[in-house]
Amino acid sequence: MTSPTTHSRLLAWVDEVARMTRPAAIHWCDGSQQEYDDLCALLVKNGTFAKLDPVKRPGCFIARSHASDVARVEDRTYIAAKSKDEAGPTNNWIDPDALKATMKGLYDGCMAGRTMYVIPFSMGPVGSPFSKIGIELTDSPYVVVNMRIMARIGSAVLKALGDQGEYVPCIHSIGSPLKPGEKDSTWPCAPIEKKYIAHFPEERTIWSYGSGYGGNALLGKKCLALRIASVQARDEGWMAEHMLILALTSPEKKTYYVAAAFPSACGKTNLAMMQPTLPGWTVRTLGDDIAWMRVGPDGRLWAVNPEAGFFGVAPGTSKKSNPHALTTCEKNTIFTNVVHTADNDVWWEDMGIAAPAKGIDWEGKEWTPECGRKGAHANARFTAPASQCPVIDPKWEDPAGVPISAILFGGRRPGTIPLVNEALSWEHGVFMGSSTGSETTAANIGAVGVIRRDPFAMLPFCGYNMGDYFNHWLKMGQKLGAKAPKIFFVNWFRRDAAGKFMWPGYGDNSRVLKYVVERIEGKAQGVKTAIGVLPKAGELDVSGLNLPAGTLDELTKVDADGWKAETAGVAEFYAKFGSRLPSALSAELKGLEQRLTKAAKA
Ligand code: SAT
Ligand code: MN
Repeated sequence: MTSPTTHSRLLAWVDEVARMTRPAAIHWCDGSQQEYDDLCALLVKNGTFAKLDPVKRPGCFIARSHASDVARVEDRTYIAAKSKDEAGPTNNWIDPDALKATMKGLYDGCMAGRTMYVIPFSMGPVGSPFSKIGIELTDSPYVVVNMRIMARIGSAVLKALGDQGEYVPCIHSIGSPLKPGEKDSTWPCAPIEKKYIAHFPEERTIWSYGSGYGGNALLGKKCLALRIASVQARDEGWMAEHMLILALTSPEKKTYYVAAAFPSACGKTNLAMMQPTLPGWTVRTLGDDIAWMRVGPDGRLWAVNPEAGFFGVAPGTSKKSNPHALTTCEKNTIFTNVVHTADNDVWWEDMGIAAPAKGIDWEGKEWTPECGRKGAHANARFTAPASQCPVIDPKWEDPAGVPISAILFGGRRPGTIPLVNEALSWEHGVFMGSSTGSETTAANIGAVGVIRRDPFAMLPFCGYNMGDYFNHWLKMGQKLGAKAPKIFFVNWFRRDAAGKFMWPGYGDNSRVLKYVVERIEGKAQGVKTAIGVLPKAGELDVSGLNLPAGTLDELTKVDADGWKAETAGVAEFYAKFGSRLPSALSAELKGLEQRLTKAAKA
């Protein structure tokens, strides 16, 4: 195939990588429907995909990954900056030259017997001055078809790049060369100790090896749009955040745009597509995972979603938790690691419909509801086009973005953290974001359910020293001044003594969004406390909820002992950053401790 570009630097790089990885063929992706269909047919032929029932799930496929390749691998994810200090205390660091030497060894001949696909992709609408172009070289057709849903790919991107344009070079290999005549497996990948997800922030390049799953392999997402983009954002004065974007319209037909950061698998997709239970309120979706935000000409903070699809967690997605996600993945969707039912459809735990009598589970084994094993992997995913979301916002592809009125931070916290708590100032909001804690989830390979500090939900995604990232947030606040969005910390995950969730969540989170709007409009007063502004009694609309007596009070009070432990935990976390911790944040921590002591004495 001849190359469809005259970009000489790009051609030289593709040639250089091909000489190293030695694929049997090179395919430049045009991004067309025909190409997508051909690759899906190839994946079916290889046994990676099965085509689902064309009536029940038109255009849908199911894939099962290798058991070692089911989630991001934070332990194998590296920020290979020139100095360890630049990567900071929360990132894995390796000397870039040493890492390159190791990875070149792995890349040597790694695409043998396979096709190397060249995927030109744009994060953000093609041609927008705020979009970033990447070129992913990959030996995985599964990656190509997922990238076509998650990003804008193909000829239009190459055209926008022109002969000289800047792009982020991204090398990806599943790390499983084929010998002549060797039979391929249905999910080829490398063993865990050979997987590397590497970022070279000074060069703005990404090298990934050994995994074909999600954020490890779809390099436009976490690798480019968060880790590399966060470095660009720091240098260029904007923000690359792990945030959903939603439009909230009140019964008076006033629309507010909200951005919200939660760690992976903590309900961003559910919140972004929420069906409010409060009459008269509507939510529309702009994005479910990543927000790029900059100060607009009017001085407000404007956000765009750089992605084009959703890579959502399947288990738990139901008519009750997220009806719009179910509609989104009715067609043209790729399901990975869910149950393949006997009638050629998909199923997962807590889908809200009866389990099939039998099926094949994510490991490829015969499965029945009685077998005692979960059928879907906890990090099973659907890859679906954003345009199919029934509540997609008409502005979701607007290159200018939307103006953000409120920012929410949150995590899974069984105790202490109230349902909603408003920051006293931007600095206090940055303190809240920086000290976010959350129980770990199956989105990473590792322990699940352990509380860890996950500042701004960016712990696995910040491409530089997190202390400097905190400082960048403080600087953005200075730029925004009085036009800065209000900041709130929310927690849908409080549990009672029996371990039961105390707040219904999902569509009922509209009650918290309503309160947020009423704070923006000055209709709700709130109560100023040691930890922030909490809703005043009666200000949270719980009509029709029938919460048990005392629950709302418990969810909206200051738990003095819990906060004592919380501040100690934050102090311990902050100590990691040494002199890179902005003094404004140590002052915020001190202020909080003092206010808590004062309140205890009063
Ligand atoms: O990084 S992934 O895209 O695999 C999913 C996530 O962790 O948010
Ligand atoms: Mn995410």
